[in-house]
Amino acid sequence: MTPRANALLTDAGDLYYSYARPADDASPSLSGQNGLLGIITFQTGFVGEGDGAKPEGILQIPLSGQGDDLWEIWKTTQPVHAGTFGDISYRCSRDFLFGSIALDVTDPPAGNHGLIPPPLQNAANLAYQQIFCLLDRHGYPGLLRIWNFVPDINGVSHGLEHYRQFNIGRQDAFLAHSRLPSRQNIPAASALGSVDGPLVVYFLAARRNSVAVENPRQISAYHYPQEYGPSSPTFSRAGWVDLGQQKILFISGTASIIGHQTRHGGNVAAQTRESMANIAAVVAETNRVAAGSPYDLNDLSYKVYLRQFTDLPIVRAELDRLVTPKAPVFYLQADICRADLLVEIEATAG
Ligand code: 3EB
Repeated sequence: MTPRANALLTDAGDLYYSYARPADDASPSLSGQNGLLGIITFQTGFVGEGDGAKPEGILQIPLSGQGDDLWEIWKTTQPVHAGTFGDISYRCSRDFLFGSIALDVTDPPAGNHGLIPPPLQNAANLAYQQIFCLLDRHGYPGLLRIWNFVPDINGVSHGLEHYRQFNIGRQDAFLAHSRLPSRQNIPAASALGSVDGPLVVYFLAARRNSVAVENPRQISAYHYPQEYGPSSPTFSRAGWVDLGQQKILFISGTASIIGHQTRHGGNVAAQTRESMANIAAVVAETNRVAAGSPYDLNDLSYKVYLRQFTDLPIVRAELDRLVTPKAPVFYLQADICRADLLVEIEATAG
């Protein structure tokens, strides 16, 4: 997290992430901090009471609140300034932009008679269109990593599961901005369910694009067949970016899917092992396509999303067998995009 003393003369500024437990540290705040791009928390308990008051500028994701009390912090070595664009709040340096957007997804009071898209599909489309407009306008074409929080993700309205509605709106925005079919334009991503409230999306972008990495054990998500919904999900399995001295690997949310099919329905231990086997395959594929020193599972920081938080001891036991105790691993409760998935694991190496 502390900028390395020898980080001189990189052609891009460096990008740092850290995961902190608020109890360890004074609460961070975006006000007056040079180099801070974004801070995200997954807890629900601020609502302005005394010490619990939410520090300025922190993005709060509406999850159930079960799980690790965690600040996710993105920093760079160069000065940062803040701005807004449409519904997006962002902070950017010369080389990086961190942004977030929250859009309402409630039906209009008069009801929707099928003449306009369902609110969530519409919100997904608007969110991604605004993001692409901002990135094009300000010259950060490389969408490195994006996180999607879809309210009631497995719920059904307007005859379609919310995740599937989200996928239609998202893919339409990629098409409208000519970001398909080139796989170089498809970002690493996570998609989780939030308890309620708006669609929330946060993202990191850069002056240069990342190299998209796929998983040989899985069909690319953007080629999933129609049985998973009218439009495929638009994300890559990982993105690797070379910033000069520094390289970053963003591994997308990864689940127990082989080919396009869910494996080990109902068995959270087996789903965890399969998800980690998929991450290992993505790491091996990254080592094959990206120049630089090879990664292994012990180099990564992990965020693990559990559908049922009572599964924590089982999932932790599996992770503990596969990854060094030195690797940061954080656990959060969230619904997963397919109803039969019990766990999704994302990872980052910087
Ligand atoms: C999967 O592999 C599991 O729709 O952006 C993982 C990461 C998943 C990102 C997304 C979905 C997304 O299909 C789900």
